[in-house]
Amino acid sequence: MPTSKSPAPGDATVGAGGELHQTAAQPMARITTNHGVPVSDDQNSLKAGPRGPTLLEDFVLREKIQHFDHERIPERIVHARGSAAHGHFELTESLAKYTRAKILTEVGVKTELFTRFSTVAGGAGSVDTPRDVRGFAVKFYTKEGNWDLVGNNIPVFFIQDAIKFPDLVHAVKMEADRGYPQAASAHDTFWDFIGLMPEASHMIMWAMSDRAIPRSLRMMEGFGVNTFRLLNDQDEATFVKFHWRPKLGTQSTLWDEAVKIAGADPDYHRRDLFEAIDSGDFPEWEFGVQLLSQAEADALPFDILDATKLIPEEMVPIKVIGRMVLDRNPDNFFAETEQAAFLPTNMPPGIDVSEDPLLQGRLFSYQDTQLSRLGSVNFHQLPINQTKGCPFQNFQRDGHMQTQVFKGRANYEPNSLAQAGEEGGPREDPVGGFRTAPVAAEGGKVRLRAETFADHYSQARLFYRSQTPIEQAHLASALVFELSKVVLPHIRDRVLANLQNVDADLAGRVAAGLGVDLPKASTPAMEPADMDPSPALRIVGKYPPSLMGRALGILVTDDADGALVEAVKKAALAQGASVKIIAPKIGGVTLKSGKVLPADGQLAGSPSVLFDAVALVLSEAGCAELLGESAATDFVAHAFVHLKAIGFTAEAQPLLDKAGVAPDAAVIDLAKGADAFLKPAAERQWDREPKVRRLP
Ligand code: HDE
Repeated sequence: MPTSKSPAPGDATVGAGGELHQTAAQPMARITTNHGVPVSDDQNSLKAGPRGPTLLEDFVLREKIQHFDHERIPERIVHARGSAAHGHFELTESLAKYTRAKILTEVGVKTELFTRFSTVAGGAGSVDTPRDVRGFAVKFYTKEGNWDLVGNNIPVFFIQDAIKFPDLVHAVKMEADRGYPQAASAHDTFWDFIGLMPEASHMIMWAMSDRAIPRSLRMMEGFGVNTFRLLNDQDEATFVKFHWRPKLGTQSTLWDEAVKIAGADPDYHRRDLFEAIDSGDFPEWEFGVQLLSQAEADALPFDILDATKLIPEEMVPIKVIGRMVLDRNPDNFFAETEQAAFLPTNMPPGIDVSEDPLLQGRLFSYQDTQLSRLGSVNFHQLPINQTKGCPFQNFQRDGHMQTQVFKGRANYEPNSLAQAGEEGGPREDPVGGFRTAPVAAEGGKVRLRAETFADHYSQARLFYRSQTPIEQAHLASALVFELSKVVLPHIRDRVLANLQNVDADLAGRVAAGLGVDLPKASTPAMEPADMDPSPALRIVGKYPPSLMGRALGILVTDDADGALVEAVKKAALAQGASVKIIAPKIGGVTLKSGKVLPADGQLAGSPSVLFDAVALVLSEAGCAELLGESAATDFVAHAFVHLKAIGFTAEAQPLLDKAGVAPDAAVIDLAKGADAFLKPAAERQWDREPKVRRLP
């Protein structure tokens, strides 16, 4: 009867140093059970004989499998797919006149933070680049408790009252019977809801704009969306809107590009953020506020409590008061990014909410959702959610997964145990503690929408009319795409009827793009007003062109000019771009000099959608080979139609011709020098668009 242990599968590959096992010669940390018992064999379960059944007494096996079975927790209902990083906030200008919150008054102090970006509609395993709003949630670990600014990359929202949020989310998510589409608003139920909710018109303009297909998480603006209050020492309140402005500027993909990126790299944004931080290229944002007194708010032509409205920067300027730098990737995705619990109710003393009915609903929802997602009232004790530098202390006790070991008898308040020399516990702090703005509340209990919320179209119109012609065309094109996926004609008609209240030209373009008749305009609850255009609402032309944060792909073949590759790469890196060498084979190429140049990516797996500009450094023979390779023609053709600068060597001309590249100012012969190519590489070639795409 065999008594010896069967060989472990790993044994065959154990190196001379025996690195798979704990040995006296090479001690390694040893595997234990969760209760600390050292494990002798992590390869074989305990059996009655080598070919016999597994024994129930194998607690090592049972514990491991059982833990694995419970590895998943419910994903977030919305914003399930996200990527995050650690960093810090530094205040550059004090708001002491308006608030007593130390984070907004102590200039120069650095506060640790954790920021999570997300898509909204898709599940945790969906792709990074659908047309969608992006979440922009920041947890500041302030000295006076955590402050969670849970915002989006769009400053307004679809609905005015929290009671409609479940309907909105049901409508946009996969349709209830068929379970599709995933992470896409282009379907009947979403547009049905939108058509019936004219208050969404403004948000729809943003969601159909290029802001909803960002180039990088590092290139998004962020907004607190809801109106908040700041409270000073005298409890005087000032309304505030919060803004994040990316140092790299707001940049977007093109729709066709975003669709192709989804296949080429489903983790496009997650990878971009992780790799940038990993390489020391830390993303940065300016932090700004718009401040308004009650009287200034009252004078606005819309209600500051209505989250479908923004305050144009031209009306109330953004005061920049600080900056955020993200400089550390999470060590563990689950423990940090997944278990991070953001709560709009997390506010230090000196910051307060407004009566915005959307925000008011949020004040309940987030705490509640954490209970089902993280499963315990003690989720604040998870490391990522713990306060830093200011302990939490109160008389709340026990519950699932309690990690604190409280001492003594004082688990109630008031108590007088301190008089007997016992620990009495903490006490309230009327001066330093959180106080609510003592604003008057009056009126009967009603279920009503304020009349001041009735204007559903003026700001939608403002947004559309403030855009550049390129952005207007993209917006119209996005609406055509989305509505072309709507199957029930009456849904499409209703949206078109509403669009006419936004802008007749827009509605006409969309109807023409769909090839349908424009229905009669719907009757708005309130006639829209024409506002002065707000250039700040554009993306195109708002930030200066730059290579910072952009990616350059250099396609090379055997016998290519290595000195030229090096020159382009060096100049691009010096201007802040990242550079990848793409070759027909991942093993790289042998340059003219005989030197081997390793590749960062293989051609078929590294399409040009992953880059902001491409250079083709080819030899004559190498180019001839590529003419028979569709991945090569696609590489060039897509770079061209996605409005990217293309640098090329003379030998690459046949490939340019085959890909249908027409010469223009951004198709540059590299013989003119690296800089001649890198200048247009710093921006998208909008002039080319009318030549390559029919926009409505
Ligand atoms: Fe959220 N939202 N939301 N939301 N939201 C959640 O909380 C909710 C709204 C936002 O990276 C949930 O932890 C209601 C506006 C972000 O973890 C949930 C309403 C804005 C994130 C929830 C809104 C946001 C969430 C789901 C209408 C922009 C992700 C999981 C009243 C200002 C945070 C969770 C992260 C997440 C509820 C509207 C931003 C269900 C009821 C407006 C960035 O509690």
